[in-house]
Amino acid sequence: MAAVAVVSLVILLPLTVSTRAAVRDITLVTRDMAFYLEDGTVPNPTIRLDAGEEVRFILRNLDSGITHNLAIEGWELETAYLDGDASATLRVHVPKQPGSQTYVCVPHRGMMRGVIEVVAGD
Ligand SMILES: [Cu+2]
Repeated sequence: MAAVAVVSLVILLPLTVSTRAAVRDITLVTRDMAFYLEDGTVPNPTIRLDAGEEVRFILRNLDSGITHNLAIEGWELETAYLDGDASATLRVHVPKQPGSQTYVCVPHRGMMRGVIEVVAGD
């Protein structure tokens, strides 16, 4: 019985690894009361995601002394509030429906807000 269990595990393992969806990392930093893509110069940039893709936002707060976070409220996703130099990740399973969402920093939503566009995958 144990031998059967081991054999089926060996068969299933490579299958599980190969079918796991790739996750795309998108790094956002906060500085001077705005979001930027890492190395980007456009404040609060529009972020384009493919419908149905798996994304991990990595948020790093570069505003020392100011608390920021990242929330996509339409998808009920939100990081913790970060002190300066802290970072957090937000895992997103992008819906299959194209459309747009707003992302914000909750305490500074008037200044720190941008658009996420979900476009149909290829
Ligand atoms: Cu903020």
